[in-house]
Amino acid sequence: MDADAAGDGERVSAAADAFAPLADGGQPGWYRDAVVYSLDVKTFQDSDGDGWGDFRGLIDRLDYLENLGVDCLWIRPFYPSPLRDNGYDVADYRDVDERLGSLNAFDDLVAELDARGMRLITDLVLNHTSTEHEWFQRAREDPDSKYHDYYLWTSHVDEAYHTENIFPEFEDGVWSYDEVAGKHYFHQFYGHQPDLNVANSDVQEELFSIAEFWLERGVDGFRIDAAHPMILPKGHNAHRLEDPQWLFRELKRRAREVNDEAVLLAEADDEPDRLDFYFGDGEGFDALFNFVGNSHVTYGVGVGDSWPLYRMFEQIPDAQPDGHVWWANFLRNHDEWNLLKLPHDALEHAREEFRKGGDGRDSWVFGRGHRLRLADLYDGDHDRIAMAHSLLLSLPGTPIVNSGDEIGMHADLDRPERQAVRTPMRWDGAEPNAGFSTADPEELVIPVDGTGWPGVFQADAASQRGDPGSLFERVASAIDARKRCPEIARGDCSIVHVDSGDMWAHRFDHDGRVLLAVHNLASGPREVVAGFDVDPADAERVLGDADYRVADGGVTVTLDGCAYLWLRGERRGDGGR
Ligand code: TEU
Repeated sequence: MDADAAGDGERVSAAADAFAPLADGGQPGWYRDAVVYSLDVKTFQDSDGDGWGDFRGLIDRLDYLENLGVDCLWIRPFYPSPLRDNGYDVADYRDVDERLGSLNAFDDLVAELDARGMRLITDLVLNHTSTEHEWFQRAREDPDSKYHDYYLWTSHVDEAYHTENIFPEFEDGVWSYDEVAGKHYFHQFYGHQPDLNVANSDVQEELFSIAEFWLERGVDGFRIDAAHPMILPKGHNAHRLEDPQWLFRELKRRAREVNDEAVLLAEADDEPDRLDFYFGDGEGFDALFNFVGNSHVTYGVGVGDSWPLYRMFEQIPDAQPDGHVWWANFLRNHDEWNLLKLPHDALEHAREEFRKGGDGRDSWVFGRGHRLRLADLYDGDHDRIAMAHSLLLSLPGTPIVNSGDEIGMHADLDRPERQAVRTPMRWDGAEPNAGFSTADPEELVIPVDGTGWPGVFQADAASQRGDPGSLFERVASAIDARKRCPEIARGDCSIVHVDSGDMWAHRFDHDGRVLLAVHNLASGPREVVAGFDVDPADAERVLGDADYRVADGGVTVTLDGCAYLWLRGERRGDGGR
């Protein structure tokens, strides 16, 4: 991205224009305007008192989500599973775990979302299954069955390809011995998650038809889990797919045949210079999770410094309003806050600066990140969390709000591993189990955390809704602002230089109009001057309550600590800034 470059509101759309409507009035680019909310059905709302969140409970809480303003849900795996990796260990791709509901309840969710004009994205775990999946059971029992070749085996583990396991604290490597097969099988994740042999055309066909199954049930797209490990070398001979992009292209082609608005969001945490690959020139993934952005933005806001934001924009290809590059931005997700994309010094700094724990508990895991929520990273400072969300919602790409972060929920380090950041939603602190479930606390899928950190309080939704100064309402206002600013998805983004390392400003130019967003990353008040070539009389406040004065092609903004301001207006004819 050009720092301070003049925008070009009249850009002509390229052939790949994601916003060009379909003949039937549909909109394949809908995901670019969407605000996504990521949640886990089993920890969101229990409707029947068994201690497990379920689809009915989620349906009962849709008013809350509509009120927040999100219009697309990404739900994490809900398939039958032994739940040894929170459901990313799938035992059956075509069903719903009975503790969470049924296919009928799933269909009801789709219908309810449709009625509200909301979309649904589900998680597809295509890199591996659970060892409890029928394919693996048949594979291990019969080396002659076609299922044997669904996985990757070796009888000579000493001579086999070895690489790092993704969970180094728990797994010695990528091969585990299976007693029944009498051989070792390959797994990049936990030992109970054997990698699928994605080079096998029978496996490919299974995966495509699973996608079709869910699209036919009405989902709008998928988060493709572990898209990077999927195409890494696998098995005894470190086999690589001849044309890895074909897999993504074909998945998209098959998906679009069922639903021509279907989107594929890839979780591809690859090196920055390899990210463009996953878009396949517009024929591959529609958007990639912005892991570079996640580490840099969350860190930059946490330390009150803008250099990580500059660095993020330098590292990744620019989002293209009329091209194939698009980002799914997030501040935190349901895994550890992965810092591997930060420069070494910053990673070391972040490891110590944000570390929490004591009494044998430690937030640092897998040698790469903190199992902490946003509220822990920012010491429960709701002003900073609100500002981070304003920034998230104003960045080029599709914003993803992580369930619970909109009310400032804290992690529970008494829980093992990443469960710390996956405790049930806290609806109302005055109710048993904070309103998540009426079950005996012993029966809960994951205990509700009621403690929070010393000196900070554990938040709930009830005490915030309707209070304009609350975190929930401020996040909702930022979502509303995003919805009123289509130029974020359609405009050309550029960084606006400001004379202060703890301030950040960027703008979008679209259709002759300018949207400027200024964020004060510091805890104390700041005044900045930023280029803003809009007539003073025409400047419109979109979000934030900071004072500003527009004059002479610039705007002077006075912001309290952690304050933000979005301003827009028609660009002046002289183009001066
Ligand atoms: O994570 C997959 C994944 O590749 C990364 O999160 C990885 O841990 C990190 O980037 C290492 O660089 C997904 C899910 O989000 C996670 O919860 C699952 O455990 C994992 O897949 C296995 O399915």
